[in-house]
Amino acid sequence: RRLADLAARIADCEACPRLVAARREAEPAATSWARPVPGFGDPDATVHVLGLATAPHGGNRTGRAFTGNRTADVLVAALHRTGLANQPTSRHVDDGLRLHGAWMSSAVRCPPPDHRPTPQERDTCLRWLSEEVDALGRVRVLVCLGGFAWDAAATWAGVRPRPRFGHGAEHVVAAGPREGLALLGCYHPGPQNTATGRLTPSMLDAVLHRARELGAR
Ligand code: DU
Repeated sequence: RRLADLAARIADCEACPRLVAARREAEPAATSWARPVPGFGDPDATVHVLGLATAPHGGNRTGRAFTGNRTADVLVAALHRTGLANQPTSRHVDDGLRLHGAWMSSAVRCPPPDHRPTPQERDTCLRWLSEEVDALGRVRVLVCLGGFAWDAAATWAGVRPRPRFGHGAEHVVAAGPREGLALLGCYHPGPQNTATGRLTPSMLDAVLHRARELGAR
């Protein structure tokens, strides 16, 4: 099927030399994935959760988006509380996680040094978001985790001027091939935000509840 074929092509991508090196440097063990990470979830998803980039020891180690680190558990616990996942943890590819109505991936699918992709790496990788959203076919809302994913999604959807990012910010694409798609801002569920209390579980739940509403429009 189309999504499986796409996942295989994403995993084979070598478009960015810096990232080809970075993903193996972060996870040198032969047992680690250390390849680009395809999206994961429900093929009928209407809610698409978009991260910044693959985590060096999360997805880059396990091979599944938002899997195997603390951020993954924070996000998937919230997806579970919101009814979008069957379990509250995301630890490894055989852990039985299933999403319902949701999909998750990142704007950049390799782990960039300092978790900072270059603009060129971002734009190069966004081709995969296009293919993914097209292959899924029912996505109505992109939940953008952090300002980088928000800016990437706005650029990708052709939104000008770029709308201001914030937790709970909403922008419906008004024209072009992505017309009608909603962008929904969410503070990134990484340790910097969750450990400091800038992003609380209830704030995350509120955005995901809103995403479900926008997905059901
Ligand atoms: O074997 P399968 O039902 O085609 O699922 C493949 C893969 O996708 C599995 O890892 C679960 C995941 N998945 C999901 O998370 N949510 C769905 O609704 C269907 C499949």
